[in-house]
Amino acid sequence: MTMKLYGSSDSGNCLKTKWVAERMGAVYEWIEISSFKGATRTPEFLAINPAGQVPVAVLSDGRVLAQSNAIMLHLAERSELVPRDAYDRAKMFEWLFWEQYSHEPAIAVRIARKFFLGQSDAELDPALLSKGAAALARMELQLQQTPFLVGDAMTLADIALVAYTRYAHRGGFELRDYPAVKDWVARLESALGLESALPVVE
Ligand SMILES: N[C@@H](CCC(=O)N[C@@H](CS)C(=O)NCC(=O)O)C(=O)O
Repeated sequence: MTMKLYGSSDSGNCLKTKWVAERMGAVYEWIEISSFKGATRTPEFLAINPAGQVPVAVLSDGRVLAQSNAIMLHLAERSELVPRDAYDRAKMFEWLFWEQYSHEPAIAVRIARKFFLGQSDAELDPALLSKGAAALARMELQLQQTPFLVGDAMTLADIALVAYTRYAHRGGFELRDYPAVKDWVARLESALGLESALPVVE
């Protein structure tokens, strides 16, 4: 059976699993599931992922795996995207856990509310803006020192974090305030073969 990746093409959490599958040369079928229209809450979908979220992978032997970072790790096991050195590998995990707790809940949520749901700034929790800005500042600090989040080579940490960072402007964040992050986004987009998502500055 071919591996199936259920995901929404407008979700960074989903796209990062797709990029890793592509890079690993995995054979897979992409099944588009909108995360905005209730499709993740149908009885059929809940039978696959009781958490009611995309992405979710159904592996070629039928086993199921949810959580974007877990799916990426499974796909990239023993590849160059996962450092062999124990400290570097743990640093990669540090960034992956941080992404889910301190970056995605502010930046992805602001993108979803502003860009996809059309909410005004007045309708949004102001803490989202300060939390997102603090996350970008944390990345800027690291990327002024190293070209990738963990040293000199791209790891899953970069792939996880670029997914929403490249669209941060849709959430009302200005990447020009974080020049090292902006350059890193361009580096990652080139490495992953993606068109630039950054706004064109006249
Ligand atoms: N921590 C999860 C987050 C997944 C998530 O938030 N998925 C959203 C789309 S980005 C979703 O499926 N939302 C629909 C819903 O909750 O019903 C991951 O990294 O996979």
